[in-house]
Amino acid sequence: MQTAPMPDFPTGFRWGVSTSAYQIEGAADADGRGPSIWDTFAHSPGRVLDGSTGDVACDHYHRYAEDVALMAGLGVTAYRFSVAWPRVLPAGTGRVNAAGLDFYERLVDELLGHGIDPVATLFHWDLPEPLEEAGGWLNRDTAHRFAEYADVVAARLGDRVKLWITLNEPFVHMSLGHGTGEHAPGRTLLFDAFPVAHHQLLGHGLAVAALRARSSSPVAIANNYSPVRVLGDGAADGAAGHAYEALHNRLFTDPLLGRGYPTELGFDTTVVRDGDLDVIAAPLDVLGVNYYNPTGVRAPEEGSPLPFELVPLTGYPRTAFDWPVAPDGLRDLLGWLHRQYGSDLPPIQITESGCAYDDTPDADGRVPDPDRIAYLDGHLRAVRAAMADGVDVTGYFVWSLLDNWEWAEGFTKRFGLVHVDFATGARTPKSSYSWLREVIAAARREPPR
Ligand code: PNW
Repeated sequence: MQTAPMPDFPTGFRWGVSTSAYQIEGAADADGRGPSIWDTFAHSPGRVLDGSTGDVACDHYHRYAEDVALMAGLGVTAYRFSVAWPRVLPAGTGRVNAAGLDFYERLVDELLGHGIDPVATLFHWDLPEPLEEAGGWLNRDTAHRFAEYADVVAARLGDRVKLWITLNEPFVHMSLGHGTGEHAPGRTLLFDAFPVAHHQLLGHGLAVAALRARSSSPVAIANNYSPVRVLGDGAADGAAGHAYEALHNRLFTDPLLGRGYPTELGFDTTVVRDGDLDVIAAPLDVLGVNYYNPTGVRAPEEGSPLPFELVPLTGYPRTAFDWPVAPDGLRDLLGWLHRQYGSDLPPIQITESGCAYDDTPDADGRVPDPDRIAYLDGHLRAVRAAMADGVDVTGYFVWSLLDNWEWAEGFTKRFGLVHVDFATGARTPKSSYSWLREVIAAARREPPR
């Protein structure tokens, strides 16, 4: 970590923490919640590293008031959570489960009572299982069911949610959920997963219209991006880097910002109907950017099914996930977005940034996590540097408030500012929580220069 003081951030810069429903809520059977694809997946042997499920997770469903108090203690001005579609519409469509909406209303009112802006993500990968049985995101109808669900949530909370986020990381849901099968629903379609991209984006566009009809709050999507580091200097390496950039960084953003789908990947786009691209390109108020690390890419071996090969980057410190710690990648990424999309680019909020380490309480019950402090320090400086370069960034959300259930990694990866003992549910703020509290307090106190 640098010892120089953190550069100032503008007044009104949004300071937040992020979570998602299936990763923290638990209470899988409470109050009429239906099953999601992640219940099915986690309960299938061999899918999750430690064999765990999100049945209980952080039990946030019952402990939400304690968790909001932790946020208030941290001094954040916003909280990004996700709404579990199967709590609101247990069959994915049709009958509304009022008790599910009641939970989010309690949460939102608790946040507002502490002066924290509720930022609601509508889809963080927990598709209602009955919709999966009807084809899931391979079925165009799911886009319409998503807009129906957005309308139901906005009808209840549209006056109080301060920022809507339609989808979380549609690229990861397509690629890991439907391309390689590492995530739910576990399909292995590789590039034949393209309809999952298109139907998610169509659902996004239809949901934007539904949200705007019920709520005057701004609307965003949260995409994940990874700046590409080309390894090797052959023309084939450059072409591989370009292909990976089109897949990871442009496939969702190009059509959202009115440019249609990138053509260089050779996707079969027959599912795209007349008018769809106009629905998808509905103006966005904010672009949510989730950033974890850059990706090393080189030319593939002869006969590879993919037009690139991913290569681990050397020379960086690594997190417990073995992800490289590269704050320069965040500055580069923000600069790339700014150059690539120019005046079409809406203001950006960093909707996820964080790291996993093997944090354990010491003999005094404290949880020192100096590596996370260094990570956040470096990434906040990178954001500030990008802002000085001219990129309009208006907020930063740490992933995550709590240690939680990390998808296929189960409970083995701890991303929290707050340690959770999964046996008892006990929460212990780590040293990074105290550090970030001071950073936020200084930033909120600082007059604009
Ligand atoms: C994001 N990858 O997921 C999600 O939005 C969070 O729910 C998750 O907990 C967080 O990042 C940390 O993983 C990702 O394999 C999952 O590249 C996997 C990848 C990237 C992001």
